[in-house]
Amino acid sequence: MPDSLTRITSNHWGVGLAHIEAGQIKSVSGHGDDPAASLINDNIAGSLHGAARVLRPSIRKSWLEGAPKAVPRGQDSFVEVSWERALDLIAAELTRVKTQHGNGSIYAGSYGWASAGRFHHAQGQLKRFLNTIGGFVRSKGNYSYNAALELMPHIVGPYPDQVAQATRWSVIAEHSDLVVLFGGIALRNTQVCGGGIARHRMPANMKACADAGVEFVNISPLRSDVDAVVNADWMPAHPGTDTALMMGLAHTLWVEALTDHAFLERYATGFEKFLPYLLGQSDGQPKDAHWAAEQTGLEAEAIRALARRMAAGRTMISVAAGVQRADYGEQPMWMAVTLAAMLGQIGLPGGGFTVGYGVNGNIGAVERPFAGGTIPQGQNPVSDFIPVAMIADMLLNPGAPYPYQGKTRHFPDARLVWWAGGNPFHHHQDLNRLRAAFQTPETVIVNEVNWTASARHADIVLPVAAAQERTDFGAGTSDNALVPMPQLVAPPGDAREEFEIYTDLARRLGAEQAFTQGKTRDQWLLALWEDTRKNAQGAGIDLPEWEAFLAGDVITLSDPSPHQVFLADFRDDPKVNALPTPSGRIEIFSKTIAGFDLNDCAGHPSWYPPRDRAAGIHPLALLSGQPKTRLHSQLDNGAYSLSHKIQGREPVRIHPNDAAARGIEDGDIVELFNARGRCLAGARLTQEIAPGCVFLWTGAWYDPDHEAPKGRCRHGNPNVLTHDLRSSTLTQSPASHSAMVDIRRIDEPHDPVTVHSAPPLESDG
Ligand SMILES: Nc1nc2c(c(=O)[nH]1)N[C@H]1C(S)=C(S)[C@@H](COP(=O)(O)OP(=O)(O)OC[C@H]3O[C@@H](n4cnc5c(=O)[nH]c(N)nc54)[C@H](O)[C@@H]3O)O[C@H]1N2
Ligand SMILES: Nc1nc2c(c(=O)[nH]1)N[C@H]1C(S)=C(S)[C@@H](COP(=O)(O)OP(=O)(O)OC[C@H]3O[C@@H](n4cnc5c(=O)[nH]c(N)nc54)[C@H](O)[C@@H]3O)O[C@H]1N2
Ligand SMILES: [Mo]
Repeated sequence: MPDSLTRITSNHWGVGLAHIEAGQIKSVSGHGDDPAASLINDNIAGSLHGAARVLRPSIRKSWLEGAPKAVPRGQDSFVEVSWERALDLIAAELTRVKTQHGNGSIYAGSYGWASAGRFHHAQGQLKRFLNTIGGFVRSKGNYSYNAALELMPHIVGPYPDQVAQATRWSVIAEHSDLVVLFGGIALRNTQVCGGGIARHRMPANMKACADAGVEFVNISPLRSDVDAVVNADWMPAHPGTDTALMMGLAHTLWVEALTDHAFLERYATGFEKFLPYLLGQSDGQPKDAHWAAEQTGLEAEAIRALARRMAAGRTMISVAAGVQRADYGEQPMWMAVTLAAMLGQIGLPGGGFTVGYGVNGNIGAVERPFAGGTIPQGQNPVSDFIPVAMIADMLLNPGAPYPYQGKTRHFPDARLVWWAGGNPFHHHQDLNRLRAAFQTPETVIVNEVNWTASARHADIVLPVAAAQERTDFGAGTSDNALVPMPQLVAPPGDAREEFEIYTDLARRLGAEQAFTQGKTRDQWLLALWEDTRKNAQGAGIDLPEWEAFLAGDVITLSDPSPHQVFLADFRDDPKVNALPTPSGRIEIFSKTIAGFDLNDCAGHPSWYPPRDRAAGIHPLALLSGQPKTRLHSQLDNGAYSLSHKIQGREPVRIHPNDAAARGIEDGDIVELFNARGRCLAGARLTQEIAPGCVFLWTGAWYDPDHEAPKGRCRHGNPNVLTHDLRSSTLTQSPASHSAMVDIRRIDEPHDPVTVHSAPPLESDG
């Protein structure tokens, strides 16, 4: 390789051009064709070559010494060993656990975003490997929009179809008069799309709407949850009260004769079962604008005015995924569907509802015309699974029953946990509870790039090559581009590609042929590219051969349905294009769900006050949405992420009134606390947030101080404060946006953040 060169790379936040000198990435800039490249690229150089890299296979000291309980996981030191020794230990441990307890006691749900790239996909590789040796317990769903995944099939149809078929922004710009955003459509989040996003189109989409005179209402605790260019009206309802607000709107539509009866009759079922509840005939409480005002903190007249405005023209109702990542998160979606059905514009250009605009940069912008090749995962002989957010529940309650989708299931007895490509000590709620849960398995294996908190809670940590350190190609699941990902630099220390690790392990377990199918890494890459070419051919598109592609630039494909209007075909002919629901229609009342007889999800949309708020102990609603400066916890030790920290702590946004009441000034170190936990953060005062709310992004690496009460996080990870309760027993989804906290200024001395460098390491022998 020459001394200095520029090469292409692809990440979940976009295509980058990496400038490489002497075997190191010096900087990564956006691609020239990207109109709004992400600054998250600026983190890559510092993080990839940073002090937190896992460089050698590492074994937790007490585990290695055969006294695994001597020091709790997360507080122990590690011994660096050779690959030979680490893989021998894993092979022996897998064999022991399988023999003694069966494959149903291996949990490899391994949730997480890993990296872009079709072949070196961390979860795909792990699952493929484990399937060749008898299987594992998987996880079902995600942390992003699990309530949508689980609820939507009952009331409209599979949620992934709704993402692909979302009404295009070009249609909204042309046809909508009004867009009502529950939870906004935060530009910071549209930097990202799973698997890659070659062009960031959302700023241009917003500009086009503004130019066309489309009006926006932003119902969100953050004014900046929508691009300033559209000049949205801001209605900051209390977090967790969107359902009540929507009911107030629905009530107004009903009493002011603004309801589309013909639509309800032809396309929906069960409105007559919901109406007595809306009007208070069934429970004595009319859900009118006045009642909604009490729940939301908005003015009753403002609610009535919004209802009239929505009925006066073409209105798109948008519910951000964050709104359903909350207590009873099923309800705002169900109620949004009901509200849209009452307006009668579902299936019309620019009308109806969408759940998830803003959940990535491509929804409503493009869709890919064909699927990229994927590594076949084989068959998992174990059929057991857990809903993904029940990880701590499972570890703490082996064998215990739990409700899910109207059935009673039982937790597996997980003896061995293996995580690759995710960071549960980032993504899970109530980290103190998760710490306790992570003490229960006999063995925890984590494959990691960096010494994340999850790696620190493992027994065996395997150092892996990062995306820029291996050859692959990017084909984002909803991106319309194919991106070459040549290896840019060598992996540091003893870090290896995961495919090689599993090949060596499979050999020890007599499964090498089953795992590799006799193919080398390069042969696999070629095979996946050939699959992609074949899929492309099916869509009438010719792709170059692998070598030419790898040496070239981004290939952009066209959106197969650039004028997509969600549910237009259903509106056209509800018999021929019936919805895949039990009735074939929109279910405002679901017989199936009613039949489950749940106390947290009835047969029609219902109002349940969020639990922490109802308990009334702490005054401030904690929002913990996605970080602008990184992808979740990835690259937290990079330059862009670090540039936003305050004295090394994560910034927490707070309204000046709430700050003044506590003697807090901009830039102060503060402590957020509740009964579950504590963390430090740096105060950022802003009028952009509603009073009564604080916003602490996710993703600051968890850095517990074991000496401080509740193992206080020094750094600012909000998940020490969130609760580990589910949205409901119907869907068992995460509910991270529903925590209440208080906050105080810190005057006493406090330790620096330590988590951006490796933990204490000893060498073997
Ligand atoms: N409070 C609160 N919590 C939340 C949310 C919230 O809104 N509020 N949001 C939730 C949501 S929507 C999500 S999706 C989750 C995200 O949670 P995660 O997906 O777990 O978060 P990431 O930081 O992306 O974790 C990916 C990890 O994989 C590692 N990695 C990257 N590439 C590779 C690779 O090739 N191999 C291996 N072995 N490892 C690799 C990275 O170093 C990183 O540690 O967080 C959830 N948590
Ligand atoms: N830069 C960046 N972009 C990302 C990610 C990232 O880590 N970094 N992660 C990606 C992933 S995995 C996902 S799932 C998506 C998530 O995308 P979203 O779910 O849309 O994002 P969130 O930030 O969780 O929530 C959006 C907004 O909802 C508001 N909100 C919270 N609670 C309530 C409420 O009760 N009512 C109302 N009306 N509003 C509320 C908050 O102000 C928040 O800003 O983002 C993706 N994009
Ligand atoms: Mo997500």
